Amino acid sequence: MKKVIPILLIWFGLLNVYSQEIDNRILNLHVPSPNWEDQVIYFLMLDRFADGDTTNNNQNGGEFDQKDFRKFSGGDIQGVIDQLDYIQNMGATAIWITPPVANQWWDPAIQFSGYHGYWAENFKEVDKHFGDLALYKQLSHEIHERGMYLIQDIVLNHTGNFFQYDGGYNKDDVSQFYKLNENSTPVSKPTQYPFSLNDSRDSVQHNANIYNWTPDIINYKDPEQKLTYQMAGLDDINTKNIVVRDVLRDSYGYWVNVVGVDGFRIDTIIYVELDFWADFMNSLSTEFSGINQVAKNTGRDNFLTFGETFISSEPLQNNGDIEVASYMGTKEKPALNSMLNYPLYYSINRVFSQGLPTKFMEYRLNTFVNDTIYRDPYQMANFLDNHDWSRFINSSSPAALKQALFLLYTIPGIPVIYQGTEHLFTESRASMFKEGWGSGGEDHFNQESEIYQLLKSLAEVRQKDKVLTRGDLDVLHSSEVGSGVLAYKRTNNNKQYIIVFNTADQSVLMSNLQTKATQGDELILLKGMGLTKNLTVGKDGLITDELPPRAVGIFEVQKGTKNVNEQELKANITSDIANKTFKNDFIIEGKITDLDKSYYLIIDDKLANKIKLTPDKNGNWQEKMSLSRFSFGTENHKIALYSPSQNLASTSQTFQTVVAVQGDKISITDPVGDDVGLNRNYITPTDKSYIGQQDIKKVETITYGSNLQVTITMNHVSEVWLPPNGFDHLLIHVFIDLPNKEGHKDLSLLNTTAPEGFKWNYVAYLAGWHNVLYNSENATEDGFGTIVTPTPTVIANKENKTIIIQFSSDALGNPETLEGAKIYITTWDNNGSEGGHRVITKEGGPFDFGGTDEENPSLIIDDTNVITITKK
Ligand SMILES: [Ca+2]
Ligand SMILES: [Ca+2]
Ligand SMILES: [Ca+2]
Ligand SMILES: [Ca+2]
Repeated sequence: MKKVIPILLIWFGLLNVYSQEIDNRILNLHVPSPNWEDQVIYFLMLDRFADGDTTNNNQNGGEFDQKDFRKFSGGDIQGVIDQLDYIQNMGATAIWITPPVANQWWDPAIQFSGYHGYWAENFKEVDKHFGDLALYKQLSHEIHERGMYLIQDIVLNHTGNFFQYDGGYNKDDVSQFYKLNENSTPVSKPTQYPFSLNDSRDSVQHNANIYNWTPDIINYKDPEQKLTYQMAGLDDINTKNIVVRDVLRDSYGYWVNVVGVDGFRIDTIIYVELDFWADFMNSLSTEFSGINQVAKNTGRDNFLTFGETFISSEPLQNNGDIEVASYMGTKEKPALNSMLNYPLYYSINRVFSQGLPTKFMEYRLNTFVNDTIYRDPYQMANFLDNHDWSRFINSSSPAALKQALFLLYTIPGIPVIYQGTEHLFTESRASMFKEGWGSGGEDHFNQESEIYQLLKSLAEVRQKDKVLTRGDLDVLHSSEVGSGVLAYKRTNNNKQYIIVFNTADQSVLMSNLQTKATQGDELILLKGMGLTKNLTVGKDGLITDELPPRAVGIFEVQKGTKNVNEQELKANITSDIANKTFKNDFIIEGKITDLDKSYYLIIDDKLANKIKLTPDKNGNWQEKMSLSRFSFGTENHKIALYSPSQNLASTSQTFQTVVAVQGDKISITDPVGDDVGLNRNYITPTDKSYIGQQDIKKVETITYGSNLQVTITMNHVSEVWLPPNGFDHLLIHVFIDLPNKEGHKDLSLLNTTAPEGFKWNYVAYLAGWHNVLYNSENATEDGFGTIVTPTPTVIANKENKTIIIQFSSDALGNPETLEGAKIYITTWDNNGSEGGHRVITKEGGPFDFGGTDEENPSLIIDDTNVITITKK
């Protein structure tokens, strides 16, 4: 009998291998890598996408509640399988899922659950809420059967929060102050070896050095803290340890091997040593090979790996791009082969949401595609929304969102669409299924929604002749001053597409766009918004045309011999203004030789304030340019002559204006200590970081032409949380009531109405992380109307305790005058980067206002008297 056991074991072992092979032959787990540049990725949160199996929802760890945003909502892998048609019909070809691995379910220390998947307790097991290994393989199979690809989100920097340093930290004795997070569910420490060795008080575990035995990061600028301390309490893995590196390669190679994952999105990479990534991808270890080798063994020769950083570049600078690209390694020593394109993300926000110069986009696109910073720009992951940031639509009009989507689908790189963008979700982590948190009580798998259909059609255009996925990129035109024309060309083989945007909320003249195409060629409109007709390339490859607000078009260049307008513009500018700087009013003059036609002066392409020329009988014309029509500060401008009847424009000349802050001043004071609400019974939040930041002391307005500067002096200005706009614990609303323009009386989201006789036309919502300007069109009792650009400029000065807000004439719709305009200012506080007003309760709290239990209390803690603009 003794001999039988081993034989049986061998037999069972063989059977096991055999059945696995059968299994893998039936299941379509392993497919060759695609050309990633041709793909479109749909990103979903497993817990918040679709619930295909309600029996796995509640695992009794105190972690499940569909009404609580902190807890599991019940979404799972079966739900994804059930909704593959929905995803595929949108034109997505790859699916990025949040980490499916076994997580810490409930962290009692911070009262939050690991529904999102980024708090692993075992990197090699499927979380019970999401399904099991067999179901995950089934998902892989179903995805591959459709010719689609599976991308798994992975974490290597940390596990969940199973230990903390409480009350202090002693670097020389890391057992001191160590505290286990004992009531964590479903386990109090990771179940996977060696991550289970997490007790620094035990010498064996301590010496295994699996963790860094560190407290939370306090100073993100300290490189040691950033790399080796705990990010938001999450136990920092010692990623320098060779044993750890082996286990992590083994753990994640497992999902490639066993499930057939085609790519990884990699979380929190900036908290791990840079050299880790080349090793993770390309280690020559025979036992635990690098991910690229594991992938190769399954037939994948280009396993996609895109890392996450939040790094930004300033406008017209590439510092952030260089840092982001560093995680991709070099040609000699490659690391990841893609990254989430955060520098592009910030640029899209600046150009499409805030109405900043389209030149910023020209610079970013050239840095991204045509520079050598990124090893392979064509497989970078480009996105507008994700689960970490306030959604794009919260700071942009729907038209701006659509434009940004046109951009994503017409530039190199892989478009990534996050669940909910297609239904204009405003919450970052709302559920798509009706039972889940934030769904509003309905399913969101409607394929008829406007944005869903737009994405579907953009995906189709993107595939056509591979021009948009693989073509070269050549930026043809941008605006240096502000919003307006952005045009670029994509060329693949002999096919050429030209993409044209007007990012402004007003009509612009696209004057003499150099298409680099041939006279007589036709631009065929493939897909557009606000544009309906084809265009003909004129003399010297130029096109002049008017573009409606927020128009965009994708055109294909068709060789042709269309007849071209051979007329010439019979007007010119004789003043020598080119490259001059003006600090005072100035005169422009010129001559018209065909007095039968109308000619206009167009500044910065803006048609709204075009100037009609009135020549004398000899054709001489002269226009006085008031400096007050330009914004405060130093700006470059261009000017051109335009003949609408001929569709002709002159060559543009550029000049500069320097406008000192000057004009009519009005100043009012406001009492100190009256930050107690309209009924004088409110109290400010009690956290010690609140020191009167919402208390207005003084307001000064300066108007110059239709430029407006508002300077608010506060009792205190702070930047405790490093807000990009330089102030926090303060949310300002500046309401503007323009004369002779019907306005809105409700102060919408503030649950009250405007002072007597005040009807607002514009409101600026100004906070440390977020500035938005709304006009009152479409404003309701609970919404501020339509977001418009350009967003006002905000400059905070901590020392002077001032916040300076500049509204350009464009922002306020180019009113004739500001005389008689009224201004009303209120203050409150909002929730940092996610936005939203802070709440008020009877008792108040460290970060809540207090003093009332009314149902819809007014959200004003201090306000000003109404200021009326008068002229001297
Ligand atoms: Ca479920
Ligand atoms: Ca911890
Ligand atoms: Ca780390
Ligand atoms: Ca005050």
